[in-house]
Amino acid sequence: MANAEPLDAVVIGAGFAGLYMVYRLREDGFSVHGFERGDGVGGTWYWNRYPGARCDSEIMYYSFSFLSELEQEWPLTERYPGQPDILRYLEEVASRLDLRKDFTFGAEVTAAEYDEAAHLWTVRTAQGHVATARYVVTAVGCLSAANFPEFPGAERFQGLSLHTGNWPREPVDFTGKRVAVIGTGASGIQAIPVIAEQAAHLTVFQRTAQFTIPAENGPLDQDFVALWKQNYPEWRRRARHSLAGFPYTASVTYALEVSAAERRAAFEAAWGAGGFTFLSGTFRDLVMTEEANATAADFVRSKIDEIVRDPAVADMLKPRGFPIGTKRLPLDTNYYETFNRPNVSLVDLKQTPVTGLTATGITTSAGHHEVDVIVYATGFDALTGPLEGLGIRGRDGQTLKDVWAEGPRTYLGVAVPGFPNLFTITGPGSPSVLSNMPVSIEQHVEWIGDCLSWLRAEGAEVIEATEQATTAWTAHVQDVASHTLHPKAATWYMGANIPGKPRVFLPYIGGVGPYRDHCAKVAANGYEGFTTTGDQEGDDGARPGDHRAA
Ligand code: NA7
Repeated sequence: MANAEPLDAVVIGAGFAGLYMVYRLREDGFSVHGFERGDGVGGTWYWNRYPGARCDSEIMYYSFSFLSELEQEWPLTERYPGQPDILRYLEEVASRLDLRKDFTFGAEVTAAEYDEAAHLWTVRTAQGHVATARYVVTAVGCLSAANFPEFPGAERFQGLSLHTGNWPREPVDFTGKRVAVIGTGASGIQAIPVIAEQAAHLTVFQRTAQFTIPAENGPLDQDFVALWKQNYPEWRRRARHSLAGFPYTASVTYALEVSAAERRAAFEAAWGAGGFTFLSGTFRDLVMTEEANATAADFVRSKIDEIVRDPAVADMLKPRGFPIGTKRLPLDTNYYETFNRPNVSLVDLKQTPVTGLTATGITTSAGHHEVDVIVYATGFDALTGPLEGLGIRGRDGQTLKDVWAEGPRTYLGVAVPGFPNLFTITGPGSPSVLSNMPVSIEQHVEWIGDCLSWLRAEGAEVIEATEQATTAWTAHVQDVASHTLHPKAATWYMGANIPGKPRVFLPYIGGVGPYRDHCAKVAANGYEGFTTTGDQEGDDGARPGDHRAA
């Protein structure tokens, strides 16, 4: 498409965020169009089709809260929704809201440039689409720029190379194949047990042993589901005002104020129940102090000893050197158990690093592994990667990538000074990946929708975060993180998984509820921390929302 009249808004992405944003703006009477690089809706759930791909949020609250009919009708069958279920859900949303007509699919945005004189953005795609719009809203997800490590000789490998975050649409058959999985984060930990059941042999290349907790996935009791559906508004309310977007109450007990036996019993109960309550539902301070953290870490290491039969393999699988919970805690189904299978072997890359790839496999300092397929479960350039990849240029032609060279600076994770009328859904500096994503996505979409309606009512057409508010918010994001154990670990939350990426804590750990209240206050105060200007030619005058001097 190439629009003659500028649109009100272009939205980039058709996952949870993009679908809701387009719907919301369309319903509010804005002209809006979406671009999506995939050939269909789904975002993260369009690309992550690897075996075992599943959401670690329970299905009851991994959904939109604004679709009350669908909420009642959608079947809740399994505790954690698998990738095909979530994709079907988003396809149903797109159909019910008639959203596909407002998107161009197979359209990868490669440039978004701001024209200061016209106050307009021009958005271009690799496929040749051009659109001009007053506002640009990015809905590109936090984990959508795949990280492909550069192993020497990678191009020589003649077998199949796959990345979990960019999986083919057709299922891959591993029957009779020798498979390598590189990476043991949440994706690898989900994929490894499933691939092991099919492959002739699976070799897992582990750089850092991970803590993982049983998901305890399974069919949901339908009486429980009926009760949940009766009380949906209350569950949604609790999720919105919680710390991480989950509708459960966090523990108020400190780990060291109970006896060792009571602690063990609490961890056992949480381990048996499965899910993230292992961290948040047992003790309040597990990610706050090293002493409390060590009790949980020791418990998981003891479980590895119980489960894994070969003591040498168990030892390799034991995470050490970083606090549990500072790397995103994966949930698994039979992960540690998989290493008891005769067709699975484990390579510790810390002891024997990869030296290169050959036509037939992977060479480490200890020898060569012949494989037919290499699965890269090597993660993403998280949060900043997807945004920096859009080719965004703001005032004076400055690129977002350059402006963020020392780390992302945002106001509320949703706006960046120098980039007027650009909004970043679940951007760095917002709770995003530390939360149940649909909750954070809805909050941002609604906040941005309200902001655009307010600008229209005010007769203002340009809004921009101030330097002062951005500096204060960015410092606050780091300050809150500094009171946790997170800065002590080399994680993708800290940018540590990408060579050369600045080490700053990327998401906001102050909590979903407090963050929501803060954003609401900013709006109620006339978008405090933003400047706005009017739509008359030459009008650079400040509007009520101008807090430049505040
Ligand atoms: P993660 O959590 O970033 O995991 C990536 C894994 O790949 C991790 O074990 C890395 O080891 C490993 N990795 C990365 N680069 C290399 C190289 N060069 N060599 C060997 N191993 C490497 O990504 P996931 O896709 O599993 O999960 C991302 C999020 O998606 C997850 O947290 C959920 O929120 C959903 P490392 O630990 O860096 O030593």
